[in-house]
Amino acid sequence: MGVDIGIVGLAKSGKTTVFNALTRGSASIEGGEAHVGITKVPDPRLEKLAAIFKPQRIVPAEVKYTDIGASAKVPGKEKGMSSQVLALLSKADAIISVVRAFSAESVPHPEGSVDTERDIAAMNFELAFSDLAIIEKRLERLEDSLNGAKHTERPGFLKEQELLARLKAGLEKGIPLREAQLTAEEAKAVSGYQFLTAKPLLIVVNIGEEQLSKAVSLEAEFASRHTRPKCLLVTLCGKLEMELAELDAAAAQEMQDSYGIKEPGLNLVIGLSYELLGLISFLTVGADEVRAWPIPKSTEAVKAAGKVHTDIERGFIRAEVISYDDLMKCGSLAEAKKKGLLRLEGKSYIVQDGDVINYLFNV
Ligand SMILES: Nc1nc2c(ncn2[C@@H]2O[C@H](COP(=O)(O)OP(=O)(O)OP(=O)(O)O)[C@@H](O)[C@H]2O)c(=O)[nH]1
Ligand SMILES: [Mg+2]
Repeated sequence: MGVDIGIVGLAKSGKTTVFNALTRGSASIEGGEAHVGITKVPDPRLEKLAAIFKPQRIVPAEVKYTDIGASAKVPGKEKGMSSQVLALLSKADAIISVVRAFSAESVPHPEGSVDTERDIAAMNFELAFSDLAIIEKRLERLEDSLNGAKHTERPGFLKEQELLARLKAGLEKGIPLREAQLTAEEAKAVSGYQFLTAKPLLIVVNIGEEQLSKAVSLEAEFASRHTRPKCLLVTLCGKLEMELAELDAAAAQEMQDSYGIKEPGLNLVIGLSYELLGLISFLTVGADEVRAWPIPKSTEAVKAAGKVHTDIERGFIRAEVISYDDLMKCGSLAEAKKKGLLRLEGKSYIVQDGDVINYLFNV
């Protein structure tokens, strides 16, 4: 499973800079085309396991970032994102909204002034506007369908009409769809629309180097206003993070220390993306590879098996499970077995973060 995160923002907010920091990439900031990059999810457990199992390779989980490559606002147009931006965003599992806080004379803000609060609101509005347009179009169609509907079709159409009208009213009051109270059935009914405000959102406030000393208080201030269900906010100096991403580990650490950065932005954003998407990792070990697999929280063992291979899901017999911590305490699987810490779990076992799993299956 690939986790796919779309990066969007107003013109000159630092989208490409943040993308380069996240993917250790060097995409040209010239813009125009979309950039796609894969980031390996840092997981210190993999190295520790590799020391025990001496595998041929270590395979971390991956996150795919797409820098849409265009502003979320079409120049000269009051509102509305281009179809290119919408197409890319609607495929994403989560959205990163880059909002500018840095000032730079050489990079004029397209609106004439730096106003982070205004731009956060503008970005949220752009996402909501796209959803409203889809809902309004569908409601018009439903009206037509209802006119010519058979007796048996009417209840279904009416139900959808009621639901969409409710979501529309919420959006118009500024309530994103990720905060709408939906039954499981309703959530399923609207999932096909790929509504943008239904996706988890990470607001990245892109601060300048001169703001780093007050990064913590800035973040607390913005976060207090914008942290909501499935919406988190982080401040990041895109420019510095991009420079950090180009350095080797030792030089990066030194630079990080000199600026008082606790955690590289890359790790921070990946961690928050995982949290937003409700993802955890289970681990597999062996002589060939030690590997992390991202799965949504509350995934059953048999479903998780399907991530490794569909054959394993189909022919699932049992899962041999040990928590990472228990395995590290024992030092080897043989020792863990002796101590009775290797559990046999069935299909419906709920996989936990850090479970080291060996699947028993037949095909
Ligand atoms: N001083 C300063 N400049 C920055 C910072 N972040 C980005 N920039 C600069 O701002 C300009 C725009 O950054 P980009 O990353 O290209 O922004 P973008 O949102 O991708 O821009 P477009 O794709 O053209 O809309 C570049 O010249 C960056 O070097 C920052 O934190 N401080
Ligand atoms: Mg760009």
